[in-house]
Amino acid sequence: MLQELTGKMLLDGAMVAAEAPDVEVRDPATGDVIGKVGAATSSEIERAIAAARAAFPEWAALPGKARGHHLHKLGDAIAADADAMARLMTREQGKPVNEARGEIMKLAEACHFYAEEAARIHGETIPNDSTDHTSIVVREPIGVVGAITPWNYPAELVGWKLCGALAAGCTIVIKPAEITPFTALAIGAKCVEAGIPAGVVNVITGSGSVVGQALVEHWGIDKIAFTGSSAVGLRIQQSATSVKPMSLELGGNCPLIVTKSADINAAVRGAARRSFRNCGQICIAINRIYVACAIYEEFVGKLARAADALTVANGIDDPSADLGAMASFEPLEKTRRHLDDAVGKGARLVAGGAAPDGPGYEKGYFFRPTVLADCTHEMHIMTEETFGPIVGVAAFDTLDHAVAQANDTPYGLASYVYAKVADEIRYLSRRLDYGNVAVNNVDAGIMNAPYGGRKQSGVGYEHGREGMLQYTNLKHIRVRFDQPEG
Ligand code: TXE
Repeated sequence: MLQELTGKMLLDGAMVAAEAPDVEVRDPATGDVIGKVGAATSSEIERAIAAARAAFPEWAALPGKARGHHLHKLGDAIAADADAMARLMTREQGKPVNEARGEIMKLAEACHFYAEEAARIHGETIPNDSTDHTSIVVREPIGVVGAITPWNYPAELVGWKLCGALAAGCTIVIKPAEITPFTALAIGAKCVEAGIPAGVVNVITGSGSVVGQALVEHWGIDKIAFTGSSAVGLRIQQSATSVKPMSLELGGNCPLIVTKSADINAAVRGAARRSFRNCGQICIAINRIYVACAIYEEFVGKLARAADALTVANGIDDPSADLGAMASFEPLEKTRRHLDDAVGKGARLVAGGAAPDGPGYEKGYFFRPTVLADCTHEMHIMTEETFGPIVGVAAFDTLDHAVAQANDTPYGLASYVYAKVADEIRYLSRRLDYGNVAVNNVDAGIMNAPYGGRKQSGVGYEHGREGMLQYTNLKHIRVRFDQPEG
């Protein structure tokens, strides 16, 4: 699969050779070059946008059910090749193959979910004061979407935008992250295989500052759908040269609160999973944990043991490893920086703290799951998004204290609670200032519920009906019906 995608782009319905296919992509577990992609030239960018514009009227005019038929076929094509697509993702992103396969299958699920939603786009009629007028409100697709995506979930974070936009009747130009272009190109190739009409989906590769920025500025792009860091999200908002709707899924710095009524073993399992899955390179990863004093030491000891029990390996050699290599040097370096800062300010290292030793770890970006206890908000680990396999733990005495600490951040994406007392659950879930609150579980996002952040975690929602409707405009049609003759 890698061979056929190297040096390609999806332009106007075909996988074509890039004009300048000289951007190297490396395996984060070994440092090896796995392939090259193009840095899209201005003519390739223009071709992609022109193709999407040309395809828009006919795609938008299709009945939703017909668009849904294409999305069902895309979901089937992706599921049929999940193993190859998973290995491709592991080679460029590092997550173990089994975890990558799970992501590919969730992409297929998104295709089928939005295939059904496409047939259910409807408006409403609104009563008027005068009886001979009627107001009809309809939804119409916005137009051409520019999608700019990150490297941590290179399939799902492309798929939610592609599926929502196509279901709504929009066409799309996708620009994936520089270090994970192949998964997006593989999705593009599946669109061709599934018979999605030429120009509806286009995939161009290249840097954010050049190609991503070109999409933001281009008058031929009617809406921007972005997932990435809050810093880049703000830059995108500031650099648009025309008024256009934007959905921005940005950074997180997610807290977990464990009350003394919690099932502590369930809380430890949830904390270990959500702190270290994908090496913590998830915006909804648990970055910091606040534990009731009464169970603090017991929780810290159990979480440390759970972290130490996780396996770290090259995701190709050990498909069932808990952690693979981190995706690049940057998040690894930031993890080390936050670790050193916290320990330097008095945190207690109780698990991990370094790369695994032994053969096979020398060249890649590996780091063991790391737990820091006795953390305070003077430490970066508790106040900034780390985006790595590290978590800080602190004790709290009252629920108000826990809420104050949990909300002490400019982010508002996801938060987590383990508690068994109903009043604690109600109290905490209403006071946590986040777009998502998961209680006694760590699955903040599900396909049929809206997922989005507030504050510096972004605007707009993916998943659910909202993840499709955000690609539509409302139109109010007000009709006067005169009395018929006779
Ligand atoms: O982000 P970047 P990364 C966040 C996560 C972390 C970041 C990691 O919290 O902060 O994403 O992903 C392009 N104009 N989320 O490092 O650097 C760039 O090429 C236009 C939150 O990739 O922001 C890439 O394609 N585009 C999320 C994309 O932006 C630009 C879930 C993201 O790059 C650009 C996942 C520019 N000036 C990760 N500069 C959530 N909330 O769900 C860069 N890009």
